[in-house]
Amino acid sequence: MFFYRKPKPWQGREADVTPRALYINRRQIMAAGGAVAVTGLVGCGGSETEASTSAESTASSTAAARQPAPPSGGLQYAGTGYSVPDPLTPIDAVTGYNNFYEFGVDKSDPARHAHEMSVDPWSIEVDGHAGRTGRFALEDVVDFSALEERIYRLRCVEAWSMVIPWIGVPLAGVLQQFEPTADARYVAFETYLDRREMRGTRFPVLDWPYVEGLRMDEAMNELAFLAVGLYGDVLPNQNGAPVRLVVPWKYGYKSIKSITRISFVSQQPETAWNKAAPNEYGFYSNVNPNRAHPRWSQQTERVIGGNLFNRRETEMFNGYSEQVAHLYAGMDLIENH
Ligand SMILES: Nc1nc2c(c(=O)[nH]1)N[C@H]1C(S)=C(S)[C@@H](COP(=O)(O)O)O[C@H]1N2
Ligand SMILES: [Mo]
Repeated sequence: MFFYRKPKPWQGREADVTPRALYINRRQIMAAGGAVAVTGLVGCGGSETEASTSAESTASSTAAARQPAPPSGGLQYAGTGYSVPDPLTPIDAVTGYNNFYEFGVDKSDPARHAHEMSVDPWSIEVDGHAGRTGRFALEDVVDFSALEERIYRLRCVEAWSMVIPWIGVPLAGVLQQFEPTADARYVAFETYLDRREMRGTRFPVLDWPYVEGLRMDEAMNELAFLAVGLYGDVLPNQNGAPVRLVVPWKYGYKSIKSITRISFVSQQPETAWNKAAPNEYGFYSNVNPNRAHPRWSQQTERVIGGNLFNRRETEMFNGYSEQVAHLYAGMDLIENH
């Protein structure tokens, strides 16, 4: 049955071409101008400016890229050095093939139902071991004038992967502004919960609200990121609007969506999937091809956006060993999965 399914548009090989071209252009712009503001890339096609960039016209498009963002709803952001050689996952797949169980367990449910969630205005409750606690508007948590892009690999524990151009800010700076104390050894996150707006939460699939956590040194690592956008525009609700975590060296479920609470705690916090199946999902959840899930291998992954048989080898820490391996020196990563 699986093989007779009509392929989704993004499952065709040619679907890779446009995002790949944009990705190369982005790098050329950055190489030419350093960390210039690359503005106004909206949706999959990109802005006229950027989509028409070619190797021969790099100089002129660098100038164009310095223009302020057009009044398109797109975000203004700077490029950074965080990228990967793999092609970007087409935006239709990034926004149409999702895990956001609050809206249903099928991959197409979040795109169909997440619009029912109200995300504006948005506030985040900050509590626990920190100098500044209380309820903060999203704009006071995330500095929207300091957004940057990060192209990260996302590896779901279900053995599929994507490459996504996120827009956001490093998590470390966000956490530091709350002045965590020495007792803050972990940071815990909680997802918004409204049973009327999130139809999936009317069923006891997980113990709602969805919760996640990191050890403080993991949270302070340069790779840990708070995203408010992707593909140059604000986050679609199904991807965790208006603000979600992105922890690229860990399985996707650590990257908690639609965050409404940040807690600085002294004990390792509970996490949604660990509570549901502790044998299958640990607290650390670092991508590790050597630790099989009890029900399937983690050695390879299906590359979403390629054809159905497009697989790649899964890398330790999802390919981010250089940045994060030191966090786990001396730890048994099979036991501490
Ligand atoms: N609140 C919440 N956050 C969540 C999930 C979820 O079900 N609820 N799913 C996780 C899983 S399993 C993955 S793989 C990623 C998927 O992110 P994406 O849909 O933006 O690709 O979100 C993670 N964050
Ligand atoms: Mo996942």
